[in-house]
Amino acid sequence: MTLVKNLDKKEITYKFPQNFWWGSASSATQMEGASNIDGKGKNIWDYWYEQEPYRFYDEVGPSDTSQFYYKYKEDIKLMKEIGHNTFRFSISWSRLIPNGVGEVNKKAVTFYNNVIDELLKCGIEPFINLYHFDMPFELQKIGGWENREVVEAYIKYAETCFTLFGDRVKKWFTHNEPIVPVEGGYLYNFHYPNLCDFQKAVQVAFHTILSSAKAIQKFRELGLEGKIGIILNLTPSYPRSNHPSDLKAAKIADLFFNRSFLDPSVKGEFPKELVELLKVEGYLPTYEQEDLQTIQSNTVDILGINYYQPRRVKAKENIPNPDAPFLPERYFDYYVMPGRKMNKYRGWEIYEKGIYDILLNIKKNYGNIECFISENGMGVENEERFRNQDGMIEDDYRIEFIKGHLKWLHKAIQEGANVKGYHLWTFMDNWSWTNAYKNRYGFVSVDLDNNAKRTVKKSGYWFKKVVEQNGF
Ligand code: BGP
Repeated sequence: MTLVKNLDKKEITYKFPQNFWWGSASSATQMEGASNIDGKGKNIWDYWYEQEPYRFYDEVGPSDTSQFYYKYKEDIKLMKEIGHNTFRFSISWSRLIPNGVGEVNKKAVTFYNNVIDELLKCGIEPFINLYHFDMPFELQKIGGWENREVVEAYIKYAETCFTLFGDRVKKWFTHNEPIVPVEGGYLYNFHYPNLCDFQKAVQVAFHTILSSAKAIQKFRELGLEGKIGIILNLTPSYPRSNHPSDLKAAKIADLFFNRSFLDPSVKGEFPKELVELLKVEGYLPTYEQEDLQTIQSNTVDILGINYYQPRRVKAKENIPNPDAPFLPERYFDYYVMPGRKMNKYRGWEIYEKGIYDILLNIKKNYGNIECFISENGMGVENEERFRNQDGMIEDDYRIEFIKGHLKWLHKAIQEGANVKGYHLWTFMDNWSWTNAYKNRYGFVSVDLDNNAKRTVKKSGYWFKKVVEQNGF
């Protein structure tokens, strides 16, 4: 193919370590479809969409997302074709255990077994994540993560997964971006249950962290081979200036949005300054004394890092309304940096160096724990306008985006960061929660009007080359 030839590059400036993990990530609700057949129970997305379809872009819901449930063989073949050696996906809790607790759905077991076996057959290592924003609705009815019983239900679910699939899966993750359901569901109203309640948010966060530690404990008790970790979205906090008030604002934003999950996951303890702040504000969670011990003794083996955008902050300009619901923003304002580069479709700043800053921070302050970039990517609207005569989407902007980040990742490796791989978000265009199919992220396009037909984009072919050369 001429195009692929054009992408050929003799000189490789950025060479990556041997056995570097090249691949992509996705999640059950966003790619499987088949949301109400073969015994799957409802999760909060199925329920919320039924209640308020207008909250979703073009009123497209989670029922038919990308149809991986039916097309997994074709998809895995394409993954192999574009060079994947690893792929991360999540298990749908409500597919495997429709009520959240109790009976296991045999059809789901068959499906996940087939996916794992097919990946292995194609030489692609499966990385499995247990929870990606998708609380079974039956458990949300009793409060979801607010309720300690749900932590116990999650441990049983985790144990079920370890037992069923642990013979073949060697990389496990307890949660993906656990702060996002806290933000979306309990602070800013972009996930069900759409509350704005800081006390509940803190409880939900605490229970999620506890559930991660307990799942890690269970994994180790079972004596399974392999590694277990967590996937966190780290958003480096940059102050507007070196003014002490701006610096303080950035430090507090970092405590709330990064260190709240990073410190307990990697170091087994909560940042003292955060605990102090919550105490002063009167928002400590309820817990049992032994929980802290559990968290301390069960830290992660490996850290997945999702990086999309930085967080720029400045000192507050106005005194906050004391009657407004408490939010982290009581301590800082967002700062719009003049000249910043934007992905205007998603409204996120593109700042490639952020990936390097994160990795160096992990090296310096978190024992240089083994990590990988578990998500990074660019969602673009109306990619059809870039489809060429041969039917391929020419997404050069995505290639540039990935290159820009890989260069900084490469530099971090040169400086000793223990980073083992890079996964794009995502393999094929999938359903982006309330944004539904507005922005497309994939290496592979999905034609929703044409039985979800797959076509590899230019970035997919480019990636293949990068993997073959182990660099670019
Ligand atoms: C991450 C999530 C993914 C994915 C991605 C892109 O936060 O882990 O599930 O959706 O962001 O963001 P969005 O879909 O909101 O555009």
